[in-house]
Amino acid sequence: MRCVFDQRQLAHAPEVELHNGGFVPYAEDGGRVASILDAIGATEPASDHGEDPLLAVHSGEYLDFLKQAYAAWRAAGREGDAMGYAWPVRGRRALDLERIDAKLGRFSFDTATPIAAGTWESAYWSAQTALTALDLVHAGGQAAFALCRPPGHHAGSDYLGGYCHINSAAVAAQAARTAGRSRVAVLDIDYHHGNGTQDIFYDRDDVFFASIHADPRTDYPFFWGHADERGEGDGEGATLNLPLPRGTSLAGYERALETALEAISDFGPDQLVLSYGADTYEGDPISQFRLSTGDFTRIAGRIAELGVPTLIVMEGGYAVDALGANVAAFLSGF
Ligand code: OKP
Ligand code: ZN
Repeated sequence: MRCVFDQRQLAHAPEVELHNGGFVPYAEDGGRVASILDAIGATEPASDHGEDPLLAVHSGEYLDFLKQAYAAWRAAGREGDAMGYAWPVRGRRALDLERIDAKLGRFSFDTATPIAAGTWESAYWSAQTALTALDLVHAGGQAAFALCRPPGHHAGSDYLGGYCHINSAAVAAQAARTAGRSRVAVLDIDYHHGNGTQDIFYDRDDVFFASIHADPRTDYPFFWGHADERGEGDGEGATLNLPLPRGTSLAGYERALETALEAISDFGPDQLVLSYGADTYEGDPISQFRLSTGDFTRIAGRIAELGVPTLIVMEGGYAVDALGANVAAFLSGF
């Protein structure tokens, strides 16, 4: 399978994230990419599709914030990476906010996602990586792999969070629509619910979103991904959430996968975007499912049986030593 990776995605290198009341080493680090590159062989670089495809899912105000946040943070005399400390709870109406701290709260939802010197560059090229791999699918490949980093599925139209800044899977899904695909399905199989992707397409009937993830009653991102979230307006019924308990292994996972694949099949997509997280692995340090390396091959094979052209976008996966093998096992299943 053709794989796209761009070095500029490594510029983003925060040192720490705030978790459980203290600063801990940033889990989404460059070692993840090194492990995957070691295992998957040759990759091709991303080509530049410009900002328009990003603006099709993110607000201009948000992208402007993302571009200048680190410089504004430094200009305010701060050390380290930019991170907010106050958030609006009920709605985020348009306000003329001045201080970087206010903007960080306005455009984010957690403390896991600092903005460092290289964040804009890497997030931009992460989206370009997905767009380039989408081109490969449209050029006739049945599937292509976008080694995206930072991940994207927690980022909404105007907020970052969960190590995500620009939602590469959503950018690619929308780009597929713009390129003439009439019905796009996004299947998110990261351990964590893809709240950003869900939010972006929540009221639309042309992009189906299905997610299999840890029950948000016990796991991040807590406030999204509950089974009763089914879309709204035109999008009513075009969102499917399949939360699973901690400790889920292949048998339980496959039952949810069959449900998701049947719904996707009923939707009848001409493009599939797969948000793939390897953090469902039994050895993942921040997650609690029990899938093995071999299980990934099986799961991929089942998804491939849909027979829909598929863009695979890398999301999470933090067991760095096993990550490359897990990704390679998954790709081999296609
Ligand atoms: C991103 B993706 C652990 C903190 C966990 C953030 C989780 C983000 C997951 N140090 N909080 O979906 O893999
Ligand atoms: Zn995850």
